Amino acid sequence: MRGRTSAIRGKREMDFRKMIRRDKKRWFHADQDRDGDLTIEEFTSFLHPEESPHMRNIVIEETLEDIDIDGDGFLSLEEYIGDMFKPETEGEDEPAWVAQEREQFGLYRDRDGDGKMNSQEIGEWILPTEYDHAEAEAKHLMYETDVNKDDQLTKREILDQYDLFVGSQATDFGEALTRHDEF
Ligand SMILES: [Ca+2]
Ligand SMILES: [Ca+2]
Ligand SMILES: [Ca+2]
Repeated sequence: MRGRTSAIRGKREMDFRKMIRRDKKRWFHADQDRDGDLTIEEFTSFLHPEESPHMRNIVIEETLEDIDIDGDGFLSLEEYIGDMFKPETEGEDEPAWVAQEREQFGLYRDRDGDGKMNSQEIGEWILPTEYDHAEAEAKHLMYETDVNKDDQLTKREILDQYDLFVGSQATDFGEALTRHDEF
């Protein structure tokens, strides 16, 4: 028994040291003005790094640290799956969702198709850069409406494509047009 408990204690100490190391690193990056102290904003970045764009690399690094078992700086398919699913018995059948995740890895995670996820691919997985719907909608409307392609929308062009604007979901532009008498 004694050997076992000390092994457990050993593991705890290691986890603890790892935690401190990780926290120090995270603290350093959260401390944007590098004065060693954290303001409320800096502390928020420390607590919720996934919500601060400048903490993105730290979040990716921490994820790698956790899942990259062989420490080569990449996530293999096995490491990726191993993070979500560990068979309880040898040769246990994989549930369907795990098979799906394997497929996802090839289809979406490993974007450059080299069989492993690099930091950038990991970033897109855990912190997808948000698709800006409003901007996409504006670009679409602009493209459809700006007939003479001078990158300016005239009132005439908008009125010609009135149906498009009224049907637009992302903007309340249709409503705005009907509200404004000068149109
Ligand atoms: Ca500071
Ligand atoms: Ca690896
Ligand atoms: Ca890749």
